[in-house]
Amino acid sequence: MVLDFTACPGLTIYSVPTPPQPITCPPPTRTVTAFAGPGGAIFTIGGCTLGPLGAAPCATVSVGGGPPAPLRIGSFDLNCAGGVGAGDLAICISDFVFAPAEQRSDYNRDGVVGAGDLSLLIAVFVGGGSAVTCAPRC
Ligand SMILES: [Ca+2]
Repeated sequence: MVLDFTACPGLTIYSVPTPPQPITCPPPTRTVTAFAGPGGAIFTIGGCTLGPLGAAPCATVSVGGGPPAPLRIGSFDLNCAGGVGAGDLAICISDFVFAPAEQRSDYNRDGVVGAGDLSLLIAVFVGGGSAVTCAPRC
């Protein structure tokens, strides 16, 4: 499986910690290659966003050499500073009010920034799951 973030200029990816996966960053491509099992794959990609990513999916996913499929990208760290905190919550609320189709804050992938997305961000914020912003990778 290959995830291609080349068309997401506001997204910075840091690492793929769960499980470790290779990231390739030769310009102009930014891709992650992951290996899926028979039932699929679940993994976490570290990163953050600076600025909106837009309403249309900016990434693609290709499985087994097949054609790329569009993929919407969300990020809990919306200001690339200090991990997930109050500033990110303010940006998410702004998307909720002024840009409800913005993919960066649509964590439940239903196409709209809503109460469920705010709840997911608050859970990360309160849970302290992302207390720091990592050094840029690509
Ligand atoms: Ca949503």
